[in-house]
Amino acid sequence: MLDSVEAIKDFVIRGKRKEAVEEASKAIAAGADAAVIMKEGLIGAMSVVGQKFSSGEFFLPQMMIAARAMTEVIPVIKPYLVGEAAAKRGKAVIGTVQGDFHDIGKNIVKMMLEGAGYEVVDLGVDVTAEKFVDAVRRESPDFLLMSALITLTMESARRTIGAVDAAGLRGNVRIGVGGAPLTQKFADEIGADFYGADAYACVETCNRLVH
Ligand code: B12
Repeated sequence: MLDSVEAIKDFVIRGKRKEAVEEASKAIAAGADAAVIMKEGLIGAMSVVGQKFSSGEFFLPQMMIAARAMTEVIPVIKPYLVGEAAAKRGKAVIGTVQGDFHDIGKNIVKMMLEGAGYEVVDLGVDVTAEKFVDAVRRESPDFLLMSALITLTMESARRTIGAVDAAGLRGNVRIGVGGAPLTQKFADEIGADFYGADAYACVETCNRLVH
């Protein structure tokens, strides 16, 4: 199992999509835990890719092909990861903040929430504060969820919270933020209702708050 997860991680880091998908299919067929493949294999791979990008060993194209390999493995493990939702739990609006085009983490959060029974309205990437506000007004969600992956775009989350407050919509919606550079401290500072370190934490918090 561990060898297999290591192999998936290695294929994703090297952007070997076909091999990564094949190895993940084999691992699932052999009874491997999809959550371990996700956390250690896929997310683990992205963290190595990020380090290699920071150190100058990898450039943008390598980061892109690794991201594509990860994205292709997700459908293989998805049915074993999310399970069957019993009933509709609530509604969330989700998006990646303005200036930011990273969407892998957002898509995983969306997938896990849908699996847990939430209706999720996905606004996509590079979402302005105005678009978030319009969506809150239109959809009346229980949760507004923002993903930010770049230190600079974290400020867009702050702007969006300010815009939701200014529009007088805050009473009806809980705001959650996440993404690799975010922290609980930053979430508190910008007035978010919660921070989630990963998609599992996001689902747990939504479940707790929706009641
Ligand atoms: C893959 C990747 C890319 C891909 C993105 C593909 C895609 N479709 O998303 C590509 C190659 C396109 C890319 C582009 C760029 N990238 Co990039 N990228 C990454 C990388 C390697 C992995 C990100 C990822 O997908 N991780 C895996 C997912 C699953 O993790 P996650 O997003 O954190 O999500 C999890 C949790 O955070 C949480 N979560 C996420 N969202 C939310 C929301 C809520 C509400 C909650 C509760 C939880 C939650 O749950 C998720 C699942 O568990 C990171 C390195 C890293 N360590 O993060 C760099 C990284 C984020 N990128 C970086 C940079 C600089 C860029 C570029 C600016 C590069 C360039 N020169 O053009 C551009 C950005 C363009 C733009 N404006 O957006 C830097 C940011 C540095 C910084 N401090 O700001 C990083 C950190 C790399 C580095 N070490 O330097 N990138």
